[in-house]
Amino acid sequence: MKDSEKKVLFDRTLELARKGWGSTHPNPMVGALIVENGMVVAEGCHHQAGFPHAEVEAIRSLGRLPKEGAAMFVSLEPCSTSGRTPPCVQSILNAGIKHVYIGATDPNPSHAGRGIEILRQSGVHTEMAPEEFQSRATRINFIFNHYITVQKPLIALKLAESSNGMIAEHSGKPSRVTEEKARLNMMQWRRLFPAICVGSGTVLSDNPSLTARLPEGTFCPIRLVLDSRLSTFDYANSNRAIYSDEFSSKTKVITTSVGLNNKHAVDRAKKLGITLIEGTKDENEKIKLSELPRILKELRITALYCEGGAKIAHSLLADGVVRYLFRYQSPKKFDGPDALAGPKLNNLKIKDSIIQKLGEDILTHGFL
Ligand code: AOF
Ligand code: ZN
Repeated sequence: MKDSEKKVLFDRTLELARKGWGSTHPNPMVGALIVENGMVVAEGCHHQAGFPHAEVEAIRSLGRLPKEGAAMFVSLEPCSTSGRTPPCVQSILNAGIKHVYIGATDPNPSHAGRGIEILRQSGVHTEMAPEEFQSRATRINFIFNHYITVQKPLIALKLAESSNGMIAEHSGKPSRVTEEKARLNMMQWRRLFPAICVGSGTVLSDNPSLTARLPEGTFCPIRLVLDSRLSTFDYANSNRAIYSDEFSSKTKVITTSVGLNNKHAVDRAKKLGITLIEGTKDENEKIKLSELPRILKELRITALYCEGGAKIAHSLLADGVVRYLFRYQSPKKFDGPDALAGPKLNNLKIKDSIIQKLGEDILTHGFL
């Protein structure tokens, strides 16, 4: 097979993997296909944890045994242990596939190269994708890679700033920093992350919905509000969208003992069916953000997309819990007297950053 043909097939595995965008947590997105005589005869992807893996989906969708000489292309190394599902390596061997082209190794310490080794020892020809593809196939699963290797949730911060570093034109009021393309891009990240987080100030001033509104439909991640005093449950603020919309069961509020002593607010939260989670308070009676990874782990959340709130952004960065940054930069200048400054980001080192032009705005994202 020519390199150019392999490239097309590898690219297709990533397209297939993306079908699981946001729905495979805590598992990675994976795509696989089967080729016979240069023709793709079956495809599959991993849809959801507990459901069959991509390789098994592809073999099943073929509905018969692959022909002699058939090859499989898969975006991630086939797994070699039994988890929620049986090992893919065994399914590949059972199907009699003798050529396996692999997009990237699986960073899961129980797999990491083991699947490739087993296939090789069983007489299967294995071949890794070119370096450039390997890095793309690895990057798409940055949430999974982080969680499986560090065993800690990935906390990401999103900030949109004007050319002079302001995150709002008028402090306390919602303002349009970025334009349409950047907004659609943010919606895609909301769709990818299993959970999203804002501070009480954002809930009070913007009344956000925190849903991912995409052309293919509206999706709601788990919505976490950081509200040390439960001020978002004041009567004056009764109709907050996230507490009363169709996805309200996905909203949880992290508070402190101060909030839990606010009987009024606790009663209202109960009536609205909103779960309250007690976090430790710091010396300023705010939620101790360094505890966020522990709370997320207890909630079985592998990654958090933090949006909104200058204070939250400052504190998350100051507490050193942010591991991934999404920085949107607009060419607009907010130089009015009540413009709100964001945290200084220029000194932060973003590793292997990805830079995307989104209309007039620019997104830079990567690990800190
Ligand atoms: C694959 N193909 O499509 C995926 C893989 O609990 P399980 O059985 O779903 O296994 C989860 C692990 O399998 C996960 O941590 C990752 O290492 C790998 N994911 N492997 O061969 C797939 N989703
Ligand atoms: Zn598998």
